[in-house]
Amino acid sequence: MKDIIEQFIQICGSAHVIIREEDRLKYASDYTENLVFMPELVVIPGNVDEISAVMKLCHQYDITVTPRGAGTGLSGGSLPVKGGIVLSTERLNKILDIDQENFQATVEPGVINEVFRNAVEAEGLFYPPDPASKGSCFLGGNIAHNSGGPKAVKYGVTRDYVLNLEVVLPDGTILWTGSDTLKNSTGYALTHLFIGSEGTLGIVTKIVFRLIAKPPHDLLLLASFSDALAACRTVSAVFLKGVVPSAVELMEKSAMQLSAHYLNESFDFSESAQAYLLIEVDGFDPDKLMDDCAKISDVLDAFGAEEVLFADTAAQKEKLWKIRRAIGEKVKAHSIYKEEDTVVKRAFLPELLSGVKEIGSKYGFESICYGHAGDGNLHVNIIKKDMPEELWNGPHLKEGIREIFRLCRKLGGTISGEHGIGYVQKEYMDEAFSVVHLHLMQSIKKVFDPKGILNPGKMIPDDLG
Ligand code: LAC
Ligand code: ZN
Repeated sequence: MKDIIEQFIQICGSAHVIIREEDRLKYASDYTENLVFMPELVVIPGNVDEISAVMKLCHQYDITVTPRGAGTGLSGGSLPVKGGIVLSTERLNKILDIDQENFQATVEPGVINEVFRNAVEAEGLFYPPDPASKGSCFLGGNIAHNSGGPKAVKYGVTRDYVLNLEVVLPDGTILWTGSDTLKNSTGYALTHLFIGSEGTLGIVTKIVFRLIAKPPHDLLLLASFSDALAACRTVSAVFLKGVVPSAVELMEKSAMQLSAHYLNESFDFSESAQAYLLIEVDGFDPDKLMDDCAKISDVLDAFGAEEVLFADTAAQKEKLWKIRRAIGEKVKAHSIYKEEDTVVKRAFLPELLSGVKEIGSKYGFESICYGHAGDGNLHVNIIKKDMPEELWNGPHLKEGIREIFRLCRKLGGTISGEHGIGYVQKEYMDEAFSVVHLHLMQSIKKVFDPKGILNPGKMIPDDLG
């Protein structure tokens, strides 16, 4: 091992090979529950050639490698569950090119989502995918999980903006997966195979994104409902009116309250409210946006919204978004939780929410729910609080989670909308796929990584039956 560490140091430099336990600790967890898996070593290469050299070495000596971006993941994808090294992409943090003429940009994977969106906005361009963690998550992690975010409802997810990827394969080979063109009908779509593959097939080292023009105007409103299911029913009615909002977020009152509380933001919660809808419209024509808001108001009235607050200033908009975006983090300040990233067909959202609550009563767990209602994507935070460890990780709660996933399937959905499978959801993959399907996935993994050294123990269940 000593000799191998020496070789990592030769490749990356001694400052970028982390040996001391207290320094490695930072790479032992992400945002998933309270899970901690200590890497034996952390290497932080500075460019694609160093990553390739690291992978060649690991391939030669059968060393397990877990790639890691910013560590904001919610399914444990970056946890070194099988030991070995963590390979951090944090030094690959450059925006290499913004090609205004072609509406494209080329970036490294360690660029923070918000840094990138601000840079392209300065050029009048727009990169829509905006996960709640946009202020800290890396674009490489967004690729790994095919991240969404509030704007996905109108603009689509990460996948819809990726044209081409440079990747390093587990044996160290450097490869471009596709072409920088807007159209491409040439062979298997390897680019799209890598998107959402959670660092199990290769390490993304460059990304070519397609961009769109930045819509200059937006309007935001917040509606309260005394009946959370009425809020859910409102969502598809808005679309049926012919409006496509740029965000339709549902928040149970408890979610919003915890977020506001831990952010120290004052907010006047109405006594009777059970849930809130945060709805944004954006575009190029202010009159059209006013018209959209009038249609949305009609729907809100028809579905019994209690109060509707229009955010008239930038500061008000910012405050509402801040409260919404911080929910995931702030619920954690209240209690450890298991995050179930449920997703169903949009019109079935009421059945999903009511079903989750019924399953919670049956299995004895409390849940705090919120999410991207316009996509039928509901984040279900199962709260641990004082639940004893043996119950928290025991078969009873797992059965309850299975029941939630079965409900998702019944409602035309699946088990993750945007957080991925990673470590914590892999045991439920049989709810989403047949054995044949899972074997196909395993075979694909073997083609790219025959030695099984890259992010092992993720996505595909341990026992396929
Ligand atoms: C959100 C993250 C948790 O929507 O996906 O807040
Ligand atoms: Zn989300």
